[in-house]
Amino acid sequence: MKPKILVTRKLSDTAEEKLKKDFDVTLNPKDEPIPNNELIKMANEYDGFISTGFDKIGEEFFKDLNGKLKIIAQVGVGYDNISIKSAEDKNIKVTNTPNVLNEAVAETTILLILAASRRIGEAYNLVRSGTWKDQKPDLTKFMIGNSVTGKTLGIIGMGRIGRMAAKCAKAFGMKIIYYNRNKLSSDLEDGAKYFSDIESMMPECDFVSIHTPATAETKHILNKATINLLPKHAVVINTSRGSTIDDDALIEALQNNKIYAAGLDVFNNEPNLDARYMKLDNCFVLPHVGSATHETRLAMSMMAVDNIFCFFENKPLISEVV
Ligand code: 8YV
Repeated sequence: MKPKILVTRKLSDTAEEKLKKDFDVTLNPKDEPIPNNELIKMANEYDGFISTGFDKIGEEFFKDLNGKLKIIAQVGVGYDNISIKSAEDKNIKVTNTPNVLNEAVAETTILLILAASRRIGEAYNLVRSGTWKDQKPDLTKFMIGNSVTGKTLGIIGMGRIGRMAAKCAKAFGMKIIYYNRNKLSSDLEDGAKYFSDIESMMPECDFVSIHTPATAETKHILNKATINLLPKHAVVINTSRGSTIDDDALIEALQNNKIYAAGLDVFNNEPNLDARYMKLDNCFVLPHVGSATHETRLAMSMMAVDNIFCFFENKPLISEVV
């Protein structure tokens, strides 16, 4: 009998076709979110899940498992929606999709850097609202932003995505500094300057961009105290997870022009982000689209499917979390 696999959300067609060849697959062609209680019930009917960051696979999910579920292959590099400890306790493998999204997320980081510093949200809204013609094109005031070229970018979390963002930023002549748990080898640093504590890096940043996973350690890594250390012209960028930012602190800083701007792709309580962000001209917001390219989503889907193949063929997993 073929192992039964549940694919919780619509994947790229090629990945679904590949999976169907060897497995008894339940797809979600309409991409309807599966309610949490349904997902928990389904867990005992399948040998494997292909999950996304939208599925809640916390402690509750694992509580009454009967041993059938053996692998959860997440389509995403982040897996903060999954209780890794519970999976480990129940001897369930978890895989993710690192590397294949580095470029797409780095592109989004650059997009946010440019959009936030060059006031692209305001400029775009002005044209779309039909009120450009009513503006006085004042040479020193009209949509004047801050240049990016030659500025200093502070990276919090110099992992694979952080390093790719640094590489792209260098095309703008940006100087790279970083805060990380450990100093990297000079090869990986590639000229970036290391700070062993975030407090001493903050005052040096023209831009600061977060690239850490969501953990207890990184929760509110940008908070009132760290944000207060940024220069008044600083721009905050986030493509990691909303939990890394204390919303009250960032919103207060943006409202009172304690920093220049923010460019955010991720939020606490997505998609119900704090409504105050949407009222701020100096905050450029995106709906968590960091990895949203055809090429990247296909690569992510394929990697999750390939992890499923490896597991059931008793081969080493491509990207094992536990
Ligand atoms: C995904 C992401 O779109 O990979 C991640 O961790 O945040 C995004 O690329 C999202 O998690 C859906 O699985």
